[in-house]
Amino acid sequence: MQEQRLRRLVDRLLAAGGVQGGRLRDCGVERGDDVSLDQLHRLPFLAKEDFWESYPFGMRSAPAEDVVCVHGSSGTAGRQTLVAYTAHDVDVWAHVMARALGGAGVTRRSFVHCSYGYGMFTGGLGVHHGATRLGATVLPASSGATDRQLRLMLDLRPDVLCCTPSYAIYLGEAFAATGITAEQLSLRVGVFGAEPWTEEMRQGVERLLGLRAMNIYGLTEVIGPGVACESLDSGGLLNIAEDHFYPEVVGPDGQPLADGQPGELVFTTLTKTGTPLLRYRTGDVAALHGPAAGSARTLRRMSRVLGRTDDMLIIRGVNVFPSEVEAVLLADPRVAPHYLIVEDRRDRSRPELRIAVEPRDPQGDAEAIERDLTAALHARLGLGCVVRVLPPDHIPRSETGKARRLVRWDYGV
Ligand code: ADP
Ligand code: K
Repeated sequence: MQEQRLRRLVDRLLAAGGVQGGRLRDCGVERGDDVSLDQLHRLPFLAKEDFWESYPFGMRSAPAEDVVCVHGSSGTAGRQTLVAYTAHDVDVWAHVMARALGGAGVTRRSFVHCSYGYGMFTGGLGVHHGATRLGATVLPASSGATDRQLRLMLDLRPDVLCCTPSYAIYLGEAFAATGITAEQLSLRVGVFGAEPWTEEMRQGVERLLGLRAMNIYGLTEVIGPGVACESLDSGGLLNIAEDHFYPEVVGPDGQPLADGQPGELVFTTLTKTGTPLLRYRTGDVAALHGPAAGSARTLRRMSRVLGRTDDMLIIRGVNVFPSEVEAVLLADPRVAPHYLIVEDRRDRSRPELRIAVEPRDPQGDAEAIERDLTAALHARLGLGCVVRVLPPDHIPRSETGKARRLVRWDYGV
């Protein structure tokens, strides 16, 4: 089925005659039947830059009258990208999101509190399409206005919360500040994504909100959330909707890597018609795995995203992803789930990684925490970092959308 879909995708790209059709012709592909899945790695990649260069709609393959909506990536890694969806694409999106939510234990009886932002960002509407397709009830709370969100969650008693992990922490701490405990909340499961987070962050969110936290992954160019999602029986990895999004993982040289080896995720959208993509380089680093043993779900899986290729820090020859730093910080029970990583390149000859954290207990021994975290970071990363414990509430919180946890400090650029 994947191969058939790949061949029809190639036909669509050739017929549309855009950048991707041209590149296919350049490598001798005249029709869909000229390609096969096991030769996919010979076909050209597509990159974020291709979207930017053909802004706004150069990547569109469907006629304008077939387009029903447009979403945009939030621009975390640079310029705005716009993606046109046909009615068929919105249908695929609703389907994969309903599947993702269903796998996480959401049912027709569920009440879903959706605090992903509604707008061009795909988080809010993606969950919305999926929850309505599944037949659950969805409250389109969107992000921000936290006081109102807290009140609605107490009044409407949702069993499902969907938002970014950093906003889940924000909500949990806001409840705790008003004296409401996790046991008093009605939440059973959370479907969190749109930014990198670690196992340590998961434990923090689960404790704060008293729910089971599941990881959902996606990106606007490919469709939005729902490209992959953890399910109750997926063994801690994310099932990929590979009947719609064919995954590959490649190394820095663009060559495919074996299962289990982390590299850059590449997706081919097998069924999209508005903005179909062949071998799109996501910039996200993860590893592929086979299906979970003993699970009825036969889909291949991916690891959690370790980070973005453009977020990888190289400090004095050591490669570090912000998520590795997060794992060390949050493994320490004295540390609150708020931190900021500063890549300090003011002294070119000796770049430093400076890390600001907050203590859980305002009376905590800051010096001891700094000393222990410095040692733990050195043990895990092989790198000496400068750790500072700031007073509570000194690190900016993310009340809307994705947290900003990495700052680059450089002179002379
Ligand atoms: P932007 O790249 O501007 O943030 P999107 O809003 O489309 O654009 O967000 C997609 C990106 O968000 C992904 O490429 C990935 O880097 C990140 N992301 C989404 N879900 C997850 C997740 N579960 N874990 C880690 N990163 C994620
Ligand atoms: K239209």
